[in-house]
Amino acid sequence: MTLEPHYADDCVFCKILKGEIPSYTVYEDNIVKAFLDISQGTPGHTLVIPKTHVQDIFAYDADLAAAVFSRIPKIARAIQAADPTITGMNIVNNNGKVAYQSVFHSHFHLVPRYTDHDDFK
Ligand code: DGP
Repeated sequence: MTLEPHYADDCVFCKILKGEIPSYTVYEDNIVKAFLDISQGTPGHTLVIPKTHVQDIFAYDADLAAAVFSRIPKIARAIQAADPTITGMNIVNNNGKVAYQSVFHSHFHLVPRYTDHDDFK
Protein backbone atom coordinates (compact mmCIF):
# COMPACT_ATOMS: atom_id res chain seq x y z
CA MET A 1 0.00 0.00 0.00
CA THR A 2 1.37 3.39 -0.95
CA LEU A 3 1.42 6.26 1.51
CA GLU A 4 1.43 8.70 -1.41
CA PRO A 5 -1.85 10.41 -2.35
CA HIS A 6 -4.01 8.08 -4.41
CA TYR A 7 -7.55 9.08 -5.33
CA ALA A 8 -10.70 7.11 -6.06
CA ASP A 9 -13.40 8.20 -8.48
CA ASP A 10 -16.70 9.28 -6.96
CA CYS A 11 -15.28 9.71 -3.45
CA VAL A 12 -16.31 12.91 -1.70
CA PHE A 13 -13.20 12.98 0.49
CA CYS A 14 -10.91 12.42 -2.51
CA LYS A 15 -12.65 15.42 -4.10
CA ILE A 16 -11.82 17.42 -0.96
CA LEU A 17 -8.19 16.26 -1.23
CA LYS A 18 -8.09 17.34 -4.87
CA GLY A 19 -9.61 20.74 -3.99
CA GLU A 20 -12.75 20.05 -6.03
CA ILE A 21 -14.94 20.44 -2.93
CA PRO A 22 -14.09 23.20 -0.44
CA SER A 23 -13.16 22.37 3.12
CA TYR A 24 -11.77 24.14 6.17
CA THR A 25 -8.32 22.68 6.75
CA VAL A 26 -7.21 22.17 10.35
CA TYR A 27 -3.92 20.39 9.55
CA GLU A 28 -2.28 18.90 6.48
CA ASP A 29 0.94 17.12 5.59
CA ASN A 30 2.05 14.55 3.03
CA ILE A 31 0.12 11.69 4.69
CA VAL A 32 -3.09 13.12 6.16
CA LYS A 33 -5.51 15.99 5.92
CA ALA A 34 -7.62 17.17 8.85
CA PHE A 35 -10.64 19.34 8.11
CA LEU A 36 -13.82 20.45 9.82
CA ASP A 37 -16.76 18.07 9.59
CA ILE A 38 -19.58 19.62 7.59
CA SER A 39 -22.09 19.17 10.42
CA GLN A 40 -20.41 21.22 13.19
CA GLY A 41 -23.06 19.88 15.58
CA THR A 42 -20.17 20.15 18.01
CA PRO A 43 -17.94 23.14 17.24
CA GLY A 44 -14.49 22.00 16.11
CA HIS A 45 -15.63 18.50 15.06
CA THR A 46 -12.75 17.50 12.80
CA LEU A 47 -12.16 14.61 10.41
CA VAL A 48 -8.68 13.15 9.87
CA ILE A 49 -8.24 11.22 6.63
CA PRO A 50 -5.34 9.52 4.90
CA LYS A 51 -4.42 11.13 1.59
CA THR A 52 -4.38 7.76 -0.06
CA HIS A 53 -7.87 6.40 -0.65
CA VAL A 54 -8.53 3.54 1.73
CA GLN A 55 -12.06 2.38 2.39
CA ASP A 56 -11.95 1.45 6.05
CA ILE A 57 -9.77 0.10 8.86
CA PHE A 58 -9.88 -3.40 7.41
CA ALA A 59 -7.91 -2.18 4.38
CA TYR A 60 -5.01 -0.57 6.28
CA ASP A 61 -1.58 -2.11 6.32
CA ALA A 62 0.77 -1.54 9.26
CA ASP A 63 2.74 1.28 7.59
CA LEU A 64 -0.37 3.31 6.77
CA ALA A 65 -1.82 2.68 10.22
CA ALA A 66 1.40 3.82 11.90
CA ALA A 67 1.61 6.92 9.70
CA VAL A 68 -2.02 7.97 10.21
CA PHE A 69 -2.40 7.05 13.89
CA SER A 70 0.86 8.72 14.86
CA ARG A 71 -0.47 12.05 13.62
CA ILE A 72 -3.72 12.00 15.58
CA PRO A 73 -2.37 13.13 19.00
CA LYS A 74 -0.72 16.20 17.44
CA ILE A 75 -3.95 17.14 15.67
CA ALA A 76 -5.95 16.54 18.86
CA ARG A 77 -3.60 18.86 20.77
CA ALA A 78 -3.90 21.53 18.07
CA ILE A 79 -7.69 21.45 18.34
CA GLN A 80 -7.47 21.55 22.13
CA ALA A 81 -5.14 24.55 21.97
CA ALA A 82 -7.82 26.54 20.14
CA ASP A 83 -10.04 26.80 23.23
CA PRO A 84 -9.08 26.40 26.89
CA THR A 85 -12.52 24.95 27.65
CA ILE A 86 -11.77 21.91 25.45
CA THR A 87 -10.81 19.47 28.19
CA GLY A 88 -11.87 16.22 26.51
CA MET A 89 -12.28 14.66 23.10
CA ASN A 90 -14.04 11.70 21.54
CA ILE A 91 -12.17 9.95 18.75
CA VAL A 92 -14.47 7.78 16.67
CA ASN A 93 -13.85 5.65 13.59
CA ASN A 94 -16.83 3.96 11.91
CA ASN A 95 -16.12 0.99 9.64
CA GLY A 96 -18.80 -0.42 7.38
CA LYS A 97 -22.42 0.47 6.74
CA VAL A 98 -23.56 -1.56 9.76
CA ALA A 99 -21.22 0.58 11.92
CA TYR A 100 -22.76 3.80 10.53
CA GLN A 101 -19.93 4.60 8.10
CA SER A 102 -21.48 6.86 5.47
CA VAL A 103 -18.38 8.05 3.58
CA PHE A 104 -16.29 5.12 2.41
CA HIS A 105 -12.91 6.83 2.64
CA SER A 106 -11.53 6.00 6.05
CA HIS A 107 -11.74 8.86 8.54
CA PHE A 108 -11.37 9.55 12.24
CA HIS A 109 -13.81 11.88 13.97
CA LEU A 110 -12.14 14.15 16.54
CA VAL A 111 -14.98 15.63 18.57
CA PRO A 112 -13.88 18.17 21.17
CA ARG A 113 -15.71 18.24 24.48
CA TYR A 114 -16.04 21.43 26.49
CA THR A 115 -16.00 21.94 30.27
CA ASP A 116 -18.88 24.41 30.00
CA HIS A 117 -21.11 21.76 28.39
CA ASP A 118 -24.51 21.76 30.14
CA ASP A 119 -24.07 18.14 31.29
CA PHE A 120 -20.99 19.04 33.32
CA LYS A 121 -22.02 22.32 34.96
P1 DGP B 1 -19.28 8.64 8.98
O1 DGP B 1 -20.75 8.54 9.27
O2 DGP B 1 -18.45 8.10 10.14
O3 DGP B 1 -18.93 8.01 7.66
O4 DGP B 1 -18.96 10.19 8.89
C1 DGP B 1 -18.92 10.90 7.69
C2 DGP B 1 -18.81 12.35 8.05
O5 DGP B 1 -18.43 13.05 6.88
C3 DGP B 1 -20.10 12.99 8.54
O6 DGP B 1 -19.93 13.41 9.91
C4 DGP B 1 -20.31 14.20 7.65
C5 DGP B 1 -18.99 14.35 6.94
N1 DGP B 1 -19.08 14.83 5.57
C6 DGP B 1 -19.78 14.26 4.55
N2 DGP B 1 -19.63 14.98 3.43
C7 DGP B 1 -18.80 16.02 3.74
C8 DGP B 1 -18.26 17.10 2.99
O7 DGP B 1 -18.51 17.28 1.78
N3 DGP B 1 -17.46 17.97 3.66
C9 DGP B 1 -17.15 17.81 4.98
N4 DGP B 1 -16.36 18.71 5.55
N5 DGP B 1 -17.65 16.79 5.72
C10 DGP B 1 -18.46 15.91 5.10
